[in-house]
Amino acid sequence: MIVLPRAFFMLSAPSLRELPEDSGREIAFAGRSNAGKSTAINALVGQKSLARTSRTPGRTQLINLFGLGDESRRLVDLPGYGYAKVPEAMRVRWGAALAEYFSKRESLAGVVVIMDIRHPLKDTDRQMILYAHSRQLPVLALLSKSDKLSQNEISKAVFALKKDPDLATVHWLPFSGVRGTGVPAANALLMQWLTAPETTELPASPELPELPGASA
Ligand SMILES: Nc1nc2c(ncn2[C@@H]2O[C@H](COP(=O)(O)OP(=O)(O)OP(=O)(O)O)[C@@H](O)[C@H]2O)c(=O)[nH]1
Ligand SMILES: [Mg+2]
Repeated sequence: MIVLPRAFFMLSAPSLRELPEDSGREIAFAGRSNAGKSTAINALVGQKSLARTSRTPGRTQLINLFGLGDESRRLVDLPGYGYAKVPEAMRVRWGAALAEYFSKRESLAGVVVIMDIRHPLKDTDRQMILYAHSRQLPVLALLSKSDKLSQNEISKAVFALKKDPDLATVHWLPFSGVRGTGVPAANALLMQWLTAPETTELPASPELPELPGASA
């Protein structure tokens, strides 16, 4: 079983401008508020309280960075999108910042989109996947809280998601941070992303479409 290098908290960045130098490799964790991003990070690195989790949606408002082994490999816990109580102006700003991060961050090696398996693939989730696709970045979709469904319901949910031809390259993985379901498979993929040989030039990034709900 693949174990990730020891994870440690690096810093909380209030905005993308405060991110560390754009070198090495990083993997972004994106998802709607309360989807289980922080819980997923904790489960993957095997540390119960590395990333702070909460019952209150919108808890993670800062970009939290975690080093893996050293600072050249990082996991990035992005603030949840689509949180209803965030003021509109902030949502707009955040949508634009996310688009910029996804299009320009050269160290970004892959994107993990966390979605509650009971309510997967909302517009914003699809948008994150398309941002990643526009740069040919690999996408792992963690279908979180799978402990809340039966095996049959899980199979049905995954089957429905796999039908979408636009999302054919996404790795769909039922996941439970509580039970540890999906952890080994996810870590195997993350290690691949973190250690794959450097690709050459970053492909020219086309203009990204706006995040739904992010227009004034
Ligand atoms: N049953 C179950 N509950 C989960 C799972 N993952 C997360 N939760 C719960 O869902 C709530 C939100 O989890 P977080 O990990 O804080 O979610 P988040 O996406 O980081 O939320 P924000 O940072 O607020 O955007 C918490 O009450 C978690 O305990 C899971 O796999 N199973
Ligand atoms: Mg969080």
